[in-house]
Amino acid sequence: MTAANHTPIPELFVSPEAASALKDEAGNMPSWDLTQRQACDLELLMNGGFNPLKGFLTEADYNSVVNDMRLADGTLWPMPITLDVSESFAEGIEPGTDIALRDQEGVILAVMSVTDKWIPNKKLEAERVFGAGHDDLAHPAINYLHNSAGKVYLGGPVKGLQPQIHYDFRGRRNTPNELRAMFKKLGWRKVVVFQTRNPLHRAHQELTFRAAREAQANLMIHPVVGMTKPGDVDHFTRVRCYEAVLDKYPQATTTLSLLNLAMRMAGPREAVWHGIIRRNHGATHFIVGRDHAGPGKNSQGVDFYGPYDAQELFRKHEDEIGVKMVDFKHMVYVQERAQYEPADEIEEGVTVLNISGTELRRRLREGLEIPEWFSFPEVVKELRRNSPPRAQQGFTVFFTGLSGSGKSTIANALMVKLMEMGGRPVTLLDGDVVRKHLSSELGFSKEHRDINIKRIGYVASEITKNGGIAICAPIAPYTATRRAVREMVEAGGAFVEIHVATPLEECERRDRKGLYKLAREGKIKEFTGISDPYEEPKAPELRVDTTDIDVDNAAHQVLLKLEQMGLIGLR
Ligand code: PPS
Repeated sequence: MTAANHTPIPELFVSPEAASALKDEAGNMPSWDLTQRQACDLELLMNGGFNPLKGFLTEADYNSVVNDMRLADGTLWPMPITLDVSESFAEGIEPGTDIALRDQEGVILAVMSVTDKWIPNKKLEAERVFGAGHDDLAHPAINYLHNSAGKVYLGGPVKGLQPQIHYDFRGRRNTPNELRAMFKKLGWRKVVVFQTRNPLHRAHQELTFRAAREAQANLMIHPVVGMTKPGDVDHFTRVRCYEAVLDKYPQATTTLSLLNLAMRMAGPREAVWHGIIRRNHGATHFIVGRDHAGPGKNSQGVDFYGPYDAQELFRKHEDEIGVKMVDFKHMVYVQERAQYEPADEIEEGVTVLNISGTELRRRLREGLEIPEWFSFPEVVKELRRNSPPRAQQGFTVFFTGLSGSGKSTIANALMVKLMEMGGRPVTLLDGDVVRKHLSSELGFSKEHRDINIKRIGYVASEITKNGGIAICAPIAPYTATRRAVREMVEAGGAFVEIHVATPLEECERRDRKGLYKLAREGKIKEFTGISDPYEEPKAPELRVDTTDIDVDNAAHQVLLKLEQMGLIGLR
């Protein structure tokens, strides 16, 4: 176990001739468009990163993994790797069917021979795999399971036709066999792997350098660039940071490779899974912390997993995993000695400096100093580029309320005020205007309203991500759809929900467009507030009622809210 295994591991790709024949056949097979997570899983299945798996789990393997962390034949495997699909797709698929697996551009990457089709017990999966006794949507994988994953699972072996092509950082992406060959060529017999989803600062550089020195091994920084925890620093920024830190290590002993893994944040089980994946990538040692791949706090503010579990579980299965665990030493800066030292080796009475993740984010957000002892100037520069002060970031103001409540009028006034202030481009996505240009084919059924709002949300999220201001003013009557839009936008900036809470009686009294009258007469069907529901927002950033205030005043209240949130600077 302490010497690296350089022999190639099995991949699931078929020969180029077989691939070309299979591709022709696959044109006639039912096609499944892989989600981002499934595409990541497929890549590691095909290139041997998930060895010994030969495809997406069968029902027997799935049940055994969920309950016992093992495949049905007893092999240690902690994570369910499943192909979740919609009920409508599953309807036409029976065991024995071959299906084509396509990436988001429609390229056929693999063919899967379906052997199993079943409806999983998601509650059990959530509890067993992602935290016993919990069914909490604050856990990203549980949220995925209940809100994104299809209802039906398909299992069966996979034949790989071609790997997915990545255009970013191509030179830094390596398959398990490429790494094994490289280690062999370089004569690296021991390789310590450090897994991360965060930028590296001085403390990490110290801890990884020490870990490699103590194990008398080479070091591979192996960050995850597939899917990490929502809200993490994007991988483009992180990789630029890693490249900067790489210069701080001795060049001949350290390397950087990117891993296209979709993390689940499953804590202890995930640590074991990561260890197996690293064994496949030629590692002999793996750095594991107590809270490895932790999902953070649950919605009661309590840790999902006990703090010691990841290391304990890893140690218990170390032999089967096939890599040795190296303790993730918590490093802190000792001011008197001007150096990093392991926190558990420090005597009392010295000054220990530390900056938490939350504090770092606050300093970045507010443009405050980040000291040299904490990070490298090159890293800080990249992070600052990625997170300009809030007053320079994009955001979305999302008005919601009944027809005639005053959404459009306030939105127009707000737009003009923001344009007067200047600095960022402003786009107004008004309900009526959107329905004319973007959603002209849609009516007012629940389904159509949801499509309409999601379109608005998508455009707003793109504007926000690119540093602009989007102002939206649809009715948006459904809580769940508004929440979905919030999630989309918040990936790239702030989302400010304004409930224009003018009561129905007042809207109807004004009846500016004469629609309420028609709705009462039954001439317009499904009219919000009359014959269709409006679910009031429970916790909007701001609520305004235009019954007794004028438009200018309402728009000014919104501006004050934006200022309070640090999104604009009022003079
Ligand atoms: S939604 O529910 O968010 O998709 O609606 P939205 O895109 O904002 O469109 C609302 C405007 O369409 C007019 N209109 C109706 N509203 C509600 N229900 C029905 N059935 C309906 N039919 C037409 C109405 O003028 C709304 O404009 P506003 O600006 O809200 O008054």
